[in-house]
Amino acid sequence: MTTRTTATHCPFCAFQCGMLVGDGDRVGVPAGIVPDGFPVNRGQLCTKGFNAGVLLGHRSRLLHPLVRGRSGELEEASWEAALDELAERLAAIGAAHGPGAVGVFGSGALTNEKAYLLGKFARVALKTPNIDYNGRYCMASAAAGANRAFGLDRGLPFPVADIGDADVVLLWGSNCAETMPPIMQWFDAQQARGGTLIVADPRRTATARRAGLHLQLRPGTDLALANGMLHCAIAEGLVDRDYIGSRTSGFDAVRRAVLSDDPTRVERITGVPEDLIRRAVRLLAGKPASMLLSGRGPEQQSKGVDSVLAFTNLMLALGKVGRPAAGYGCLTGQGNGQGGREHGQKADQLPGYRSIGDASDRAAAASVWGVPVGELPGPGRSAYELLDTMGLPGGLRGLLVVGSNVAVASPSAGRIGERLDALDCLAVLDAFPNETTERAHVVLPTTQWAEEEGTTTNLEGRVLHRRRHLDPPEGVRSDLEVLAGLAERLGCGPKFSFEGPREVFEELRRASRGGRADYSGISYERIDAEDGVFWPCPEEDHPGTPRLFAERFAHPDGRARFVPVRHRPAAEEPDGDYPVIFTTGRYREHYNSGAQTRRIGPLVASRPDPRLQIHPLLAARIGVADDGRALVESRRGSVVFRADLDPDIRPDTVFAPFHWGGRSAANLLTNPALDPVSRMPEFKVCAVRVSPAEGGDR
Ligand SMILES: Nc1nc2c(c(=O)[nH]1)N[C@H]1C(S)=C(S)[C@@H](COP(=O)(O)OP(=O)(O)OC[C@H]3O[C@@H](n4cnc5c(=O)[nH]c(N)nc54)[C@H](O)[C@@H]3O)O[C@H]1N2
Ligand SMILES: Nc1nc2c(c(=O)[nH]1)N[C@H]1C(S)=C(S)[C@@H](COP(=O)(O)OP(=O)(O)OC[C@H]3O[C@@H](n4cnc5c(=O)[nH]c(N)nc54)[C@H](O)[C@@H]3O)O[C@H]1N2
Ligand code: SF4
Ligand SMILES: [Mo]
Repeated sequence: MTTRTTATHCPFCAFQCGMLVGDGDRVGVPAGIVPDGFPVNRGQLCTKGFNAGVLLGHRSRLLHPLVRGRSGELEEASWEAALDELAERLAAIGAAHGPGAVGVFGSGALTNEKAYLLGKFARVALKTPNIDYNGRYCMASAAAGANRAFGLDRGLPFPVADIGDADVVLLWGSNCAETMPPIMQWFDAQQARGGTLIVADPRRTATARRAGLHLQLRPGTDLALANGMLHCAIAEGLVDRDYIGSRTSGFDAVRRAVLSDDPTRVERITGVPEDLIRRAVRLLAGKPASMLLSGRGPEQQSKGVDSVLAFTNLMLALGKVGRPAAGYGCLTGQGNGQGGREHGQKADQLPGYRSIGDASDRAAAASVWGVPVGELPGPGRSAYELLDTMGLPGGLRGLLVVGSNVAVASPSAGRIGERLDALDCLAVLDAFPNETTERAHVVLPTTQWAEEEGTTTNLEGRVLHRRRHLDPPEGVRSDLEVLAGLAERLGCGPKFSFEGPREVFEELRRASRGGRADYSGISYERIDAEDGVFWPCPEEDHPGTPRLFAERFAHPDGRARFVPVRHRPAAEEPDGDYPVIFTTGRYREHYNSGAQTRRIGPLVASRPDPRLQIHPLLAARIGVADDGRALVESRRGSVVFRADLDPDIRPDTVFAPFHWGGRSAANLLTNPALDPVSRMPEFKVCAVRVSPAEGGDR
């Protein structure tokens, strides 16, 4: 045992818990992880964080570049050979089909430095417009909604500590008791002070069980419910006229839009009883400090943006946004889900949350990168649209994936598997093999969290320092080094040659200066000295911005916008052939596509497989027994799950987690219908039929 420990942050979710990593015994490092007193998690971790050290010395780690050889198998290759081969193949595709035929798929798991450099790599080295990332599957609807309503998207416009000071919190479609367990201490503090927690979720989740009021709505009806609440607020005179007049614009159109959303009609659509709709809005309006926080439930829908706008409309009408411990926020998901959506790996975006379609934003990025502005590509296709066209005329022929297991995480995964197989060149950078690397032509083994340093931006907009604790195993390279190696071979080495992450961060600071997410006053030293710095932070002597919107919104006139939105059905509603609603989400023990957590022994032991959560009434009608095998079919695919009979879910809905691949992948069933604005897929609602599987209860 040694006593050397490093204060760093968890590799998983956006809560970015502070943790102390110790040396342990290298293979069983988990013994070496303890929580830190960092002001966000204050001494708590969840089971994934406690066990994260298992990944560091894991025997299934990728330690050599792999190239698919003539035999069709992935074979070990030297770095030189693998990088040469990959650069040649990408250049050849670009030459034959145009630079847009090569795509890049990034990730909210990447540090700010990596996300920034990947965006630059796509535009400057590959010269392709086609870069997008898995945040499109995650935060895109909340981001688009907040940008429209407030002129700025920062998941939480206040520190998490404000949750503890709120009188009323409405958690809308977030199961954070399982997806961000240490955040619950702030809700506990809130309730201990006499505050009320309301949860809107089709399931009575671990989170809903801690609430004073549970709105168990039908999946896909969030917008109707929020509009119904606003209708009641107007009818009962609960809206804040002064606030609406002085701080917002556009209320009248929204007032008219919700006229027909009376609670009787909304009860019929949502299944939430009228009196609960009224009670919820009276609670929210009745106290000064009330907030609405959304999770993926309402956002991962083909009307995700409009649902978020229904939330911002409601909280603006009640006069809450910008008031102390009040307003609207979204609980960002991935470790760097926030920073990952600010620095240019999104198809329409340049660093500093700049827009790739805007002339002055383009000029700013081009000058930092030292390229003629006319050479910067324009906006590219969104994540699912990129993958959906792989190997098809006009679509991608080559794809570089950095930090996502797209074969498992994408909707209609059966189709995406076929499209991946149609590529001329699929290259993946990862520390571990997964369902996507299995299909790749080139796999490049990379360093992971505690083996490298970098910054992430947590769900509060607080920029953090992930510190390095140990040396990476021999044979692996950091993502930054890999990009540099490829750039050199593509003829632009000097623009990608950096000493390390700190030097990349210095360029990111400059590239973000004057942008909406301005990091120019942030340095590693300040982060270390101040427990993180909240953006925007335009100068070194600027204190950072923990709270937004107290005086003005980010639109040019300083006012927030009301945007009229109306309920519409999901892209696929249940019918005679597919009569049951299928929705998806997460388990406490597993993380996203499961590529990391399905190899962590203690997590697998407590959650070995995906289960279908089904109400006993529905199960009885179909003839599915508890722990029996249930066949779930949608128009896109079928999966057999073991069933968990559970009265905590609505009888019209079944639920499964998406953490497994292969034949257990929930995404074989899901609907790739996209939101027209955010291009978010409809992960949370599709139609299925459920029957006892052949072979019954074995
Ligand atoms: N343990 C664990 N923690 C994680 C992750 C993980 O994979 N595992 N992933 C991280 C990431 S990337 C993210 S994005 C976050 C996600 O965190 P959450 O948003 O909490 O995650 P989900 O489980 O996807 O969805 C939340 C809830 O939405 C509900 N829901 C389903 N359909 C609807 C609907 O139509 N309306 C409403 N209102 N609710 C609905 C589900 O029942 C579910 O309880 O978690 C982060 N933390
Ligand atoms: N049905 C359904 N599908 C969903 C969702 C849902 O709720 N329901 N949620 C969606 C959401 S919110 C998300 S965020 C996605 C997430 O799903 P994915 O995009 O697949 O993300 P992960 O599983 O977190 O990570 C994928 C890979 O990134 C690697 N990785 C981690 N850090 C790094 C790094 O720094 N560099 C490199 N090169 N690799 C790294 C990991 O080892 C892992 O193999 O899934 C989406 N899919
Ligand atoms: S809550 Fe999130 S950041 Fe904290 S330990 Fe768990 S996975 Fe890691
Ligand atoms: Mo996510």
